Amino acid sequence: MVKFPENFYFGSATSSTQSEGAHSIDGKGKDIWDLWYEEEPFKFHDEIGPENTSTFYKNYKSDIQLLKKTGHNSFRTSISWSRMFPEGYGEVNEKAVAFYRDVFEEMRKNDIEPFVNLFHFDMPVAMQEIGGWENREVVNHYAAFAKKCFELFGDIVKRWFTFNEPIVHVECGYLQQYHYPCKVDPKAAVQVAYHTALASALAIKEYHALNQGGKIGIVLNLTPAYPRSENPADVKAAQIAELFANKSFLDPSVKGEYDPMLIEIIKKHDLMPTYTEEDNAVIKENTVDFLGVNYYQPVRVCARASLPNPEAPFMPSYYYDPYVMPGRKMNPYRGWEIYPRGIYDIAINIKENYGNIEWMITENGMGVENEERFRVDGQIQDDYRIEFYKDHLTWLAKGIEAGSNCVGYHVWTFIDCWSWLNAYKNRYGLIELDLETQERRIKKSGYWFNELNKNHGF
Ligand code: BGP
Repeated sequence: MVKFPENFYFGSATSSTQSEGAHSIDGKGKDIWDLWYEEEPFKFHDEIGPENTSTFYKNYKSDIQLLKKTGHNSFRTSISWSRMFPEGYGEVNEKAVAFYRDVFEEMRKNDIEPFVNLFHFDMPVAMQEIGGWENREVVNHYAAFAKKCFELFGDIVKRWFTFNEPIVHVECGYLQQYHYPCKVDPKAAVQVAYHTALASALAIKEYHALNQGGKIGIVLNLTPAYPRSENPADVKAAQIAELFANKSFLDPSVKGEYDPMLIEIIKKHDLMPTYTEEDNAVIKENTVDFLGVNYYQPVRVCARASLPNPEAPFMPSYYYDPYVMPGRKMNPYRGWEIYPRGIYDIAINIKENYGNIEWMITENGMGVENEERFRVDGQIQDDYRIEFYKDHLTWLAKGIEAGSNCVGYHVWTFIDCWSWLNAYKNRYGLIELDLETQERRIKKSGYWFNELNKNHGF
């Protein structure tokens, strides 16, 4: 049997934008997803926008009962900044306060530990209009929002995260055009990354000053970078991919400083951000108490086959080509490699290079298209998902056995949810969502997950 400690956190994660719906009522201000959908709805799968996400705002009480039924002892969601502060700062929206307070209380009543994140790709439009993360002032507004959340909910929320996958809004928003503002501007990307690390550190500072007896961390999507071969050119390519994809936030978050090699590359390309020594000191002194790790796929790279175009805007891939490993296992619906052993490598990396800090898996999952074809007697038989979890949990258990300080495993996600540009194309849930009726039906994996928690393993 693959066993986990009795007090291990088993649960799942979602985010406010992807689950609440109700984007235009009860005083919520617009976030960049509302704005982008208004401007370019054709970019969203089936043209489904954030207004139509899975109605958690309305159904949270019955959804929390479903969390119970599927064996959750913990659950992560996020607080929408623009629901709390429609203008990004100023007067707090009392309806939002009442909603989140009730959600967290309801979870506590049902013995579900709330893990609460403060930023999941959802910049308020009012903040984006003044430059978003490019603007140092927005960092202060974020810190004030974070502080208000700690004051309002810190008595019942004891596990906080400052950001979800910060590298994603940097890369997707400022290099690759998968997120608003869809810029291709490497200099802005570096500034946004620096300001995000600073915002996280400032929120941590505020939290620690309040002495509420909980813990605060950050959620990073770690994608271990593997070289094609031991050839020194391939190894160097992987080392640089690792710097950009993982160390760019892992190092400032856990160690309070950047890897000198990353700084050297940024300088070489004339991309240094504007910063002050005072802000560097904030990053240095306010590191995380624990770490959340989202793991979906590794990164495989090799030395570049051709010289980069000197005229092209800088991308980290200046230093490597993607490598397609023969025989790799794929999730064809998402185009992501499935490599369960990566979770073990992450566990050992954290143990050996990051002071064995307390950490947990905050997302792991598999999105599948057209899941209706797996319905038997009304229930979706998602055995592939159960296999996916088992394979990853097996490697996670090996990492824990080797001494890595992992305290939990959250899957993505509990009810099929809206996935940014992919909307409802790929389904990830333990529970099926009927888009027409909003009815929820537990999948085979949901019942399996319940057993997993009950037995502390499988
Ligand atoms: C993570 C995000 C989630 C979620 C998940 C699945 O990167 O934190 O918000 O969406 O990936 O990815 P996708 O929805 O793009 O298929």
